[in-house]
Amino acid sequence: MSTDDGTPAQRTRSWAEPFKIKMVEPLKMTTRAEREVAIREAGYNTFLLRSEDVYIDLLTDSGTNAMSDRQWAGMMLGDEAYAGSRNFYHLEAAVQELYGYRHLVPTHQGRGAEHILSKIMISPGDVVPGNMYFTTTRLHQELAGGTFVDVIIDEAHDPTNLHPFKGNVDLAKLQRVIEQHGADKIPYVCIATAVNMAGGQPISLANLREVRAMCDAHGIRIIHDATRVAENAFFIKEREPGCADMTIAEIVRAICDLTDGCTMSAKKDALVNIGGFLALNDDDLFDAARNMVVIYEGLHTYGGMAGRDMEAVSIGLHESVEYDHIRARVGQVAYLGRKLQDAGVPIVVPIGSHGVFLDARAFLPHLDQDTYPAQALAAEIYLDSGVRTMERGNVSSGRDPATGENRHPRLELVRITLPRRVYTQAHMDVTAESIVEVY
Ligand code: P70
Repeated sequence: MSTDDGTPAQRTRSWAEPFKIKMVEPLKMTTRAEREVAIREAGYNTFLLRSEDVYIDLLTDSGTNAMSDRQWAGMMLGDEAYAGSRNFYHLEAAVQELYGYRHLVPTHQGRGAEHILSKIMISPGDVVPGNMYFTTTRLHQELAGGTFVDVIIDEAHDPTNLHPFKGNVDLAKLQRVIEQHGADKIPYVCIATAVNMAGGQPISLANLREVRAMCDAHGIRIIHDATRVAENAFFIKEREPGCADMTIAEIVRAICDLTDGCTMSAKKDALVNIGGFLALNDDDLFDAARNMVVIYEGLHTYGGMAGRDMEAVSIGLHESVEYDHIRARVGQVAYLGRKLQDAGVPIVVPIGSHGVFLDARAFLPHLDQDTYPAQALAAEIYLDSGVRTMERGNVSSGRDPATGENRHPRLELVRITLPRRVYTQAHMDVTAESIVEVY
């Protein structure tokens, strides 16, 4: 039951996490001398650190969530049948009820769904427009012979621009891609919610409606990366005119209803440690996906997930749209972000949904992008306090497959990502103090 109705007057009051802690996992504290050895052995790459050597782990919000007692109880109800597991039907019902898509294909995680989708929908020479790339999504599109084209609004590439919906599609850019390549070369438009590489920035319902209208006019499908759709829905409720009285569940459903299917990494919004799925409305595409998943993931009623994991996902999906949960989740990110802002640390604004993103160019203006400023900054923060963060810049962006040159993305960021329901505000205080110290 919500303790407040989300009205502006209520929002000025303090709030706390809508849960209490039932089990704890001790953390190891390290000395600076120990961290110097650990980061050197990791080649100054925070991905290669051992988790044992990390104090507060803010590398990612992916699969790092704490499950609820209801989810753990669900784990005990796993039906580990090879075919037709009861938990598959629970998950199918949750996806149909909350997202509204008709068909479900479970996969081991999000990229498994991207792989299947890219294989069944993309032909060599195709073009896939999207609101900014995501690493695994674009790679699967390329492996299937497609080319990703970025159609996000320009504001998304500017860390200081305060646009409330930096995940929006630039309709003129999309129109140009359609005119240039022709609708028959565009198998679908890929729409992410809470755009990860832009800093966890939302797309508005109004913009998505316009994208839908343009795609309908050309007979193009829209596939939604729903990985953080509930977080996007929270921003719509807060910021989009006419949406303040909608529930998170209603907004999530409205987003999904404007799209033809989704890929999902359940390791984020759905509050589990592993899992994902592909959901589709079209019968023929579903058939193709079901045949393909058997080759790469597992039979179509488990797709690489244990029955118990499917149960945890279906419960987590319901929890993800609870208002108190999502407000505390996004609110904790905002708490950390505001602390950094107050100290003058350059971060991407508006503060995103799943993490605070440091602007490494502004943080370390003396470093050339080919000396990897974001990578250096992540290493330095680890050295200072044992807090692990993630490079999201020239290293993550990779090299152009044709030229072999660094891609030099405009955003050179360090992501401080918050696992859901794992750390306390005191952990946020320690993290903020460390980053301010490094700054
Ligand atoms: C992260 C993770 C995963 C992800 C995502 C979006 C918007 C799909 C996926 C894939 C993990 C990650 C992946 C590649 C590089 C760095 C980190 N994001 N779409 O930390 O889902 O991981 O389940 O296969 O954010 O942001 P999955």
